[in-house]
Amino acid sequence: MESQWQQKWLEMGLDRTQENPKQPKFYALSMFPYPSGNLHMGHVRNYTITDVIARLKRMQGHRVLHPMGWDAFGLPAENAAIDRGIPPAQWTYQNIAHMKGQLQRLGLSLDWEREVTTCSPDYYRWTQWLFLQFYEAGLAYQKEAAVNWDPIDQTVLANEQVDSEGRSWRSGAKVERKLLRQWFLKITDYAEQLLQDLDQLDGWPERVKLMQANWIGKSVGAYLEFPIVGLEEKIGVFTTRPDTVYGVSYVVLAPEHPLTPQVTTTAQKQAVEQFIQEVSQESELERTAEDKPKRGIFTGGKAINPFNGQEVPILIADYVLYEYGTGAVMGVPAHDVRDFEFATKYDLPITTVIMPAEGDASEPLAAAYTDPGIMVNSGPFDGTPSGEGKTKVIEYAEQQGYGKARIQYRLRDWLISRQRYWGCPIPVIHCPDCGIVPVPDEELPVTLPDNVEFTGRGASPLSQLEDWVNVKCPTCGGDAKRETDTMDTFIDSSWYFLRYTDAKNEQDVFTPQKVNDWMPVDQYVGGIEHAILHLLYSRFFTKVLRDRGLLNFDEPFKRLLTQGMVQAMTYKNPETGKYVVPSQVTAVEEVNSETGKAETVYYEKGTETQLSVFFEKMSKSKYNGIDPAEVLSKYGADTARMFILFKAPPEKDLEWDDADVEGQFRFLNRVWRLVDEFVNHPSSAKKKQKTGELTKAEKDLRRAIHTAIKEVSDDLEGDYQFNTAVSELMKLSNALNDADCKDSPIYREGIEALVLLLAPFAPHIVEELWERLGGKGSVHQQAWLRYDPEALVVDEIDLVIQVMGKKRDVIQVPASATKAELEEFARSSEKIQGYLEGKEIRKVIVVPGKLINFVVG
Ligand code: ANZ
Ligand code: ZN
Repeated sequence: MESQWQQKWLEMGLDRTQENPKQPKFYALSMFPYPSGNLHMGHVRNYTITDVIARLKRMQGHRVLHPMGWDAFGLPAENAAIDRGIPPAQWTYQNIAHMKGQLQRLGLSLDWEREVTTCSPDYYRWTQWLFLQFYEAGLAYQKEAAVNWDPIDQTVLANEQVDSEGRSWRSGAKVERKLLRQWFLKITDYAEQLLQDLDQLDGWPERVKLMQANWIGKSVGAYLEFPIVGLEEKIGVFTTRPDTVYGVSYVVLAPEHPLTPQVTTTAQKQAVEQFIQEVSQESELERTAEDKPKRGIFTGGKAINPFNGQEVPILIADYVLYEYGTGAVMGVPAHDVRDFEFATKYDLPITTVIMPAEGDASEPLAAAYTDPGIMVNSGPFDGTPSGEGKTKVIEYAEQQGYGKARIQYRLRDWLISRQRYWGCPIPVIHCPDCGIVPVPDEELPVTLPDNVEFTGRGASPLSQLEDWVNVKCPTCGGDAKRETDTMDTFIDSSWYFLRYTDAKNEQDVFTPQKVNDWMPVDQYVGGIEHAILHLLYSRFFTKVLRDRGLLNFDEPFKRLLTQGMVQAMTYKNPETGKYVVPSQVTAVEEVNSETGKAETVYYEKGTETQLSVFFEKMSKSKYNGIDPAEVLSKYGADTARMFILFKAPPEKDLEWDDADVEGQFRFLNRVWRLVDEFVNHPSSAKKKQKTGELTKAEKDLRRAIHTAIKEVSDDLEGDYQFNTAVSELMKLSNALNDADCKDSPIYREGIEALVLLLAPFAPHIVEELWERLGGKGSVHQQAWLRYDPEALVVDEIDLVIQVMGKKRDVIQVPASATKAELEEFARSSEKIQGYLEGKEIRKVIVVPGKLINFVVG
C-alpha cells in the first residue's frame, strides 16, 4: 500500500512546493546527507521529524518548501577510488541513487524537483562564483599554513587520514608538518557580528548558541608593549588582566615567535633551538592540555616592564600559542594559574598585586589568586578596585604610549584549501606576470577532469594533470597555471539552503526575489555534531552575501532543532573489553541473589562470561546498528515513523526497542480496525449533522475528540513534542473504541479527526483510510482541525462520596455546584443514606470538583 500511495502522490505532484503568494511561507529543512551508500537510523529520525513538520504546516495553510539534496564531495569517494579503482563520481552517484530510493520508501513529502548535488557542475559552478565574490570583497586570501605530510607517499593527508598516534593511514609513516601556501576565508572580519547576532536566534537551543559563542571566543583586554634590553623591537602582548601589570615577573614568547632568535643569547642558543625542535612535534592540544606540566626555557634576553621600569627575563614556552593574540604573554604568577605553576617550576618571583579586601600582600601565596580585589604594589594605582583598574591602566598606557585597549577573538580565519581531487576546484589562475587572476565568469565552472589516476601517492591528482594545469592567463594571454587546490566541503554546505529556493536557475546563483521570499529557513533540523562549524560557516556566508547585496536577511536559520542520537543495546565482554555480536548472545532469566528478583542476564554463547549491556549510539563497530531497510520491509514506513516519534522527544536520545516498534505497529492496526468497522457498519452512511441535544455519551466523546485536537496541536506548536502528541492520539483511539454512541454523527466526527490528526505522522495508512471514509482529495490536502472550546467544557463531574474515608458511591453532579449543593446531592444518594442512618454526622469535608467525606460518630 505504501509504495502505491507514494506513486500516486508523485503523479498528483502533492509534494511539490506550492507557490501561491497569498499563503504564508514555511521553509522546513533537514541537514542534507553525505551519500555514504546507506541510510542509517540517524537519517531516518532527522528526516521524519522535518517531514511531520512540513506536512503539518501544509495542513495549517502554509506553502511549504521541503527540499533534499546531497553533500556529495569528500574524501571517502577518493578513498574508494584509491582502494577499489571506482571513479569518485561513479561511486558517489551510485550511492545517491541507492539512498534516494531508501528515502522515497520513507514517504517523505520532499520536493525532488529542487534536489541539489554539490558535486554536480551545475551546483559547483555557483560555489566557484561565490568564492570569487569573497575574493572580490577581499575576504579570500592566501598564506602559508601547515599540512599533514606523509614522507613515504609524498602526499598531503587529511586529518581523518592520520591515526591517533600521528601515523599515515596508508603508509604507516610518522606524519610530519609541512608549510604550504593555502587559501583562507576571512571569517574573523565577521567575528563580532557572528557573536552579536546570536541574540536574534530565539529559536535555537541555548547550548548551541553557547558553543558558538565559545568558539568565537571574545576576550576584552589590552595590547601592551615591553621594550627589549639592547634591541629596537618591542614585545607586544595581549592580556585580559592589565590590572596585574605591576606583577609581571617574566615575558614569554611562543617558540615560533619571530623575535625568538633575536632575543636569544649565544649561551642559550643551542638549548633554545633544541626546545623549539621538541615543541614543533607537539599538537596544539598537547601544548595546552590542562593536565600537562608547562615547559619553558630562558632565552637569556631581558624585557622592561614600562610601568615600573623593572627588567624581567624573556622565556619561550610551549603553552604560548603563536596563532593567538600576539603570540606573546606577560607572566603574572600571582594571579594566573598557569603562570603560578610555571614560575614555581622555574623559580621566578611571585609578586601579589591584587588582594582580597582583608588580605595581607606580604604573605606568600599558596596558589594563584584569580578573583577581583584591590590593586597593591602597583605604584599610582594602589587602592584601586581591580575592575576599575583595568580601564585606568589602559588609559594610562595610552597616554604614555605603552599600549591600548584591544579585543581579541579566538576564532581564526577559515582554511579552505584541500590538496585533494574530489572537491570544488578553486577558480583562480596563477600567472607569473599578473599574479592571481580569477577565472572569468563565462568560463565557469572549472570542471574536474575525469581522466585521473588515483594512487594515494605523490602530489594531488589535479596537479599531476599537466594539460589541465597549464592554461593561458585570462588577462595577459601568457603561460599560466591553474590553482590545483579544491575547497573544503564545508563551503558546499554553507549555501545549499539558498540554492533550494531557486534550484534550477542557470543564469544566476539565485534570484533575490526567490531567496528573500523563502529565506530564512523556518525550521532547521539536524545533528548536534554540526552545532559549531557548519552553522557558523552558513551564518558567515549569509552575512557576506547580504553585504554583497545578494540577499536581505541577517541570519539563515530562524529555528534550530538538534535531534538526539539513536541508540541501541550493546553487549560487551568485560574480560576482553570487546563488543559481542547479538547473534552470539544468550539471554537467561535468573534470580538475583541479592535482591531476590528475577532478571534477564546475558552470556556470550558457549561461555560462562556474563556480558555487560547498555545503550550506545548505533554503529557498525559495536554491532548494534539497525538497518532501516529491514525495519521498513518488516513493518513499513508508517510504523517506523510512529516509533521514532513516539519513543522520545526529538531533542533527546532515543533507545531502540523492538517491543515499542511492535507497540506502534499494533496501534496502527487498531486504528485500521476502528475505521474498517466503522466503514462497514450500516449506520456509518447516516446523516453527518447532529440535531438537537447531545446525549451524555456523545458529549463525552466530543470532549475527547476536541481535547485531542487541542493537545496534539499544542504539542506540535513550537517545541514539537511528537511523543506526547502520539500519546494523545492513542487516547483518542481508545475513547472511540470505548464509545457508547457508535451510531452517532459524533462518532464519525471522531473517526475523521483521528485520521486527520494522524496524517503528518503516518501518512500512508491515513491516506488509505481517508479514501475508505469517502473523503475528498488527499488527506494531506485537508485543513488542520481546530478545536471547539465549548466542547471542552465539562458540565458534569463525577463526585466520589466517602463515609469515614471509604468510598461508598459515585454520582454525577453539575460541574458548577457549590459546596453546599454538593453536600445536598451527596445526602440525597440512597446508598449514602443507608450508611448515615442513625449516625451523628460530626464533620463534612468537601473537595470541590472531586469528593465529599462524611465523618460520623
Ligand atoms: C596576563 C595575565 C594575568 C593573564 C592574569 C591572565 C591572568 P583569553 O581569555 O583566553 O583571551 N594569553 C594571551 N595570549 C596567549 C597565547 N598566545 N597563548 C597562551 N596564552 C595567552 O586569555 C587571555 C590571557 O591568556 C591573557 O591574559 C594572557 O595571560 C594569556 F592574572 O595576561 B593574561
Ligand atoms: Zn597574466
